[in-house]
Amino acid sequence: MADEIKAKAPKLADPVGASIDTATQIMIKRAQELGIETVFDRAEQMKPCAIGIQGICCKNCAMGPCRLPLPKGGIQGEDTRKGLCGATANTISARNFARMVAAGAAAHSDHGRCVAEVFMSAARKESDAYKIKDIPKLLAVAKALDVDTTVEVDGKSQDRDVDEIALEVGKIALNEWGKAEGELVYLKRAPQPLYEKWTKAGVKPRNIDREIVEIMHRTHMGVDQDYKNIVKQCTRASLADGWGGSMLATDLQDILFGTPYPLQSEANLGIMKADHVNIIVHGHEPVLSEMIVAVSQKPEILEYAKTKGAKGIQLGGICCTANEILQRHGVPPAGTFLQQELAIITGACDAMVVDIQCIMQNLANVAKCFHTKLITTHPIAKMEQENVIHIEFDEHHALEDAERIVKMAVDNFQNRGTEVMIPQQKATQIAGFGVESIQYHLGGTFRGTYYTLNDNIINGRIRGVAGVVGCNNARTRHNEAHLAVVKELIKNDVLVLTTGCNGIACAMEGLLTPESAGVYCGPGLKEVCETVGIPPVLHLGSCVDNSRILLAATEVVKAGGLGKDISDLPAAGSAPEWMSEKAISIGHYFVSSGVYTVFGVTLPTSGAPVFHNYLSNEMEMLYGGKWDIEPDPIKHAQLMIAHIDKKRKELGIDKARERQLMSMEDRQKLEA
Ligand code: XCC
Ligand code: SF4
Repeated sequence: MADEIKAKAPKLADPVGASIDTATQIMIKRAQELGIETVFDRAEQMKPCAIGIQGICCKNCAMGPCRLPLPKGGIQGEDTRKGLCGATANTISARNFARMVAAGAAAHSDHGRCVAEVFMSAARKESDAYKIKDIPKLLAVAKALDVDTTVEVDGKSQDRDVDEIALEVGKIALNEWGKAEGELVYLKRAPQPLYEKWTKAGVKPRNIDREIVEIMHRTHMGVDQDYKNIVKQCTRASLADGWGGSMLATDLQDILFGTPYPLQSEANLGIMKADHVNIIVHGHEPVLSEMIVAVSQKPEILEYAKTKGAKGIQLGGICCTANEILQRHGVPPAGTFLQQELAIITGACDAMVVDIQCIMQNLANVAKCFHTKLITTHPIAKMEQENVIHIEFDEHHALEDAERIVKMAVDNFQNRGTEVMIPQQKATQIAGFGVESIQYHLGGTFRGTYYTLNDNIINGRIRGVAGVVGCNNARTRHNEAHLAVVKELIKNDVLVLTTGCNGIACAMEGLLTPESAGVYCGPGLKEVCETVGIPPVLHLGSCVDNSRILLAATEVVKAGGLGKDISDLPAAGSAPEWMSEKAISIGHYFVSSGVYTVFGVTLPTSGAPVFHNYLSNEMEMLYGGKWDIEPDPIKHAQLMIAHIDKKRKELGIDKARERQLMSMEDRQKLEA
């Protein structure tokens, strides 16, 4: 009997059922032929825990785990479910949710801290690899951080020395993680009414680290046992992420590496080249990958690659490291989160270089089946498998580290087996948008504000704006919901801002091109995209760059005509295929900044309906935003559109859109 069970082959994923992307389907099949297991197969073999998925399993002390599943028919009468200590389902679910916010905010913010440290060494001129590259951005950030950009000399105002400004910016920025007094400086960048809502609710973050620590304390056994009070701390910590750690990461990266500007690139596994050395960078921090980009373009390295029989070096990315170097250098993403194993299974990946976050440990097992060198680079992110190489990156010898890595990849080119198989699929994309470039493309005649964008929202050509972001999740068909949600939105004249893996998914589908407007958009959005020459989906970058969406929304408020706060805007947020704790932190700071935010897949709140109701209804009274969950992508998009229409009505601009969409003939009749 036991032998019989052993002999049964594990269930494998159906490639077409697992992904809507052809390249991914081909590679899942390829992996199965080679007998290599991927995340898609494991999703078939292991079902998610039916209790954990409801968010009501508590293991915060050794008297548990205490599990409080919702009874099949729901709660009839009083909810008497309790853990050993008496913790209710609301408390348990809120505590678990809060710990996800803490982990997500920590991930983004610790990334930001690393960038701030590199920034300091650049400002101190300790490294020749990193320099203050974008001076206009430095001056803008200095202003936001209350750093003087001019000095008085003999009663006259003069420009202050750039190095001096950079040093002070670096110091003030780093201080945001642990200052003893006050509140986060960037909170003041939000629209005034939002800032006042935060003040009134008592949720202004004091410093970034403290709010995360406080979540861990409050959710320790026997501390905070009021879900509303726990959510309050979720708000503080998530704001410390969105308007703190993430925003600082974005700003300091822009100063060091350049503010993104629209550029052309490609996306999907087909960017890899059989006759080139392929290096895939994966993770989230651009500090090392920037150096790899620089090194891999050096003539002497390219010459070296030729001596090894390669035609050149092809860089590609996975996840948000991909997005970072895409935005600034046009390096093409090889795929989203769920395609990381597949990039190695091509047999053509000579090195995969990983930093932090979203890196599957199974990469090491997959790499074992090929010649691929899997290189970890961050002191806080190592792997236990013995085939993984650790080259610890240090900003003080950044170029040397990058050179060592690139050389290792080049040397490895000759070790490839015969089993190379790169799917041909790839799509063209225009990426590299940001607050500044939207201002340029959709600005007024004098290119200063968001006037044209606002004008087109008011006149109804653009119905509203949606931020669609986030991960893939192996519990749902790869990229299906991402693309269905985005297509439904643009079909209904909603302009989409994208980041993270949604951005890569849209790129793979060809949605990030101006031409896609003619294919997928409603008439209003199509007209705007064609006139201005932009795609209907604007790629704003990585996960930390969701902060760009907050600032873009603030610019829209400032440009006028669409209310006084972010919550007044005809706008909504979405993460159709989320999986990471960072997504929960992002969702919560969107909601706490006034955005109606819909998640796909599932939310770990379903086992605590009262707590869920607090997030999805009552929170709106505090900040104007609220959570929602809808796994069906079309309904998901329709919920967002309904919210956008509600806001248009409240602003009194619903009629303008009706007129806009009428034919000229009907309009003339109306006017006559
Ligand atoms: Fe990771 Fe940022 Fe999610 Fe993609 S989207 S799976 S977090 S890489 Ni931000
Ligand atoms: Fe159970 Fe309470 Fe301990 Fe959680 S904290 S495991 S609910 S006894």
